[in-house]
Amino acid sequence: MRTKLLILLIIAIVLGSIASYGYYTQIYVPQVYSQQSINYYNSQLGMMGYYNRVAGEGMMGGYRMMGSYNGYTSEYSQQISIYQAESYINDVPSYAKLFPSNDTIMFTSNDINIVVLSMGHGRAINLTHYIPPSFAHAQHNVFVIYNLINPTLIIPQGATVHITLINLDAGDYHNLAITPIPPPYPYYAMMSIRMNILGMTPLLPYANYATGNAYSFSFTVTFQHLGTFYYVCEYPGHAEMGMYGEIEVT
Ligand SMILES: [Cu+2]
Repeated sequence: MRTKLLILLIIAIVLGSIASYGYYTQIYVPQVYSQQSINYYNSQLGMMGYYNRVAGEGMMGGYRMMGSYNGYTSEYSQQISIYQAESYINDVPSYAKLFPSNDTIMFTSNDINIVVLSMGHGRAINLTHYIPPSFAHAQHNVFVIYNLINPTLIIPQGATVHITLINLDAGDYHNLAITPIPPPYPYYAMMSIRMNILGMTPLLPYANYATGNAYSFSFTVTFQHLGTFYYVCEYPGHAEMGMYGEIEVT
């Protein structure tokens, strides 16, 4: 009798493992841009409290986040025209100084706005006319910040930084998370950095070039500690292939 129960238990465990593995791959297999996987991912981040840090501020006005995990599009009430988003590339704040040959931007304010655009490297080079140096690791998906690609950001200690991510990719989801954990990043970057994150956006859907609209999300981070941080796209494979940049707090 005991043996029978034991065997049943083992069978149950094996079946359970197979089922959860199936669920896992359904969620994380990167080729599948399913509504379900994105909802799941964003809800995980929401449950970890990341969205609570954004209190309706940000340079592009308010937005509604979370509250419900059922609706997907309702999580991204913040849209922006692609045309306007592209104009931010040249809209360099007075307190930002660009050093293109070093792929570096130095900020000299304690209250900083940074507009970050995510896209493939081909589109990035077309938009910026900037040929990124090899150390910008810009062979795949990239972040564009004020005409530079995956630039190093130099930020004064104590500065409050309002970051707005706009996804200008035509076919890929992206997000942006800030972490002290350095590269190289594994395929599932979120697995290695999610417990050590200063701020982040949810995964943003790709832009609709037919309607001319893109998705955006803003959050605020205060850099209280000296040191090196990184802005990273957590979509599986992206950071591994170079979709990240450095932040030096000095
Ligand atoms: Cu990405």
